[in-house]
Amino acid sequence: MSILDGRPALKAEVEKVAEVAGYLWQNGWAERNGGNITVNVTDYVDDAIRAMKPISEVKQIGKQLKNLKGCYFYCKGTGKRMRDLARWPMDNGSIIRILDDCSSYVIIADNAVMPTSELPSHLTVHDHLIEKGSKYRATVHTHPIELVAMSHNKKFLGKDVLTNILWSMIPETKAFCPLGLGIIPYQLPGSNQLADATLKELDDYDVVLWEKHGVFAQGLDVMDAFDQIDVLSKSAKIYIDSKAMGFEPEGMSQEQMKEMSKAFNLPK
Ligand code: 2HA
Ligand code: ZN
Repeated sequence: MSILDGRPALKAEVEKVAEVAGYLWQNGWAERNGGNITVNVTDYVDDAIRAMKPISEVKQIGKQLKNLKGCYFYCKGTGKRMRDLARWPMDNGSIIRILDDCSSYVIIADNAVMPTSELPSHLTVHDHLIEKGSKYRATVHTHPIELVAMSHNKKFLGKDVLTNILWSMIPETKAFCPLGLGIIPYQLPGSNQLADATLKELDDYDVVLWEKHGVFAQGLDVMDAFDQIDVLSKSAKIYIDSKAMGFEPEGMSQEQMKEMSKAFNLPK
């Protein structure tokens, strides 16, 4: 028995996570247990789920997140591999319930798979999204090769420098990642500093680049968050391929990019 049985909407959300986990692995962005996915699935929860008994002890989040009272999340399990999650999402992740104190949670299904060690930072983002009235329900952290490679050169790390280069490589990137790419200077993985800087930057961008580490994206669902990383990564590949052929890519002109913004009614 799985919590997904007889619940097609919830099942579809978890299947999307599995599909994206497969893409992350196939792209070479998810070595070993690299990366994390959390999805707020509260919209798909019914009374029977609300009545389900916990299958773990009460676990502390380490902070109080007032907007998450009674929320439910699908979370990748700590130490689990994306390539395994792609095939067996409920063996490599679990569904948790945030308790009424807003600072602790229990696992409710299917197995007692402990959530990612990055849970507090992911939940902090979800808490902030709810507070803002955002429709975003998913967060994805992964290690896209080309974007991480570009983050090793300080010349790309000024505000919106990389955004403009990536937008100018192919029109779709501006259309489908219209806020661009935020930049977070190197911080220790899992640290509060990294979590705080990410939270702040996600007010202005849907995808942020962690210098010499990876990206963190938010989206309507896991597919939407993945798509934004994917279009940015495509642009980074075109840039790098041009350089590998021995020339600096010309890029679309500022006029051509302005024309795009007008035609597609883009915010920037
Ligand atoms: O959870 O990628 O940076 C694995 C990670 C953390
Ligand atoms: Zn990482």
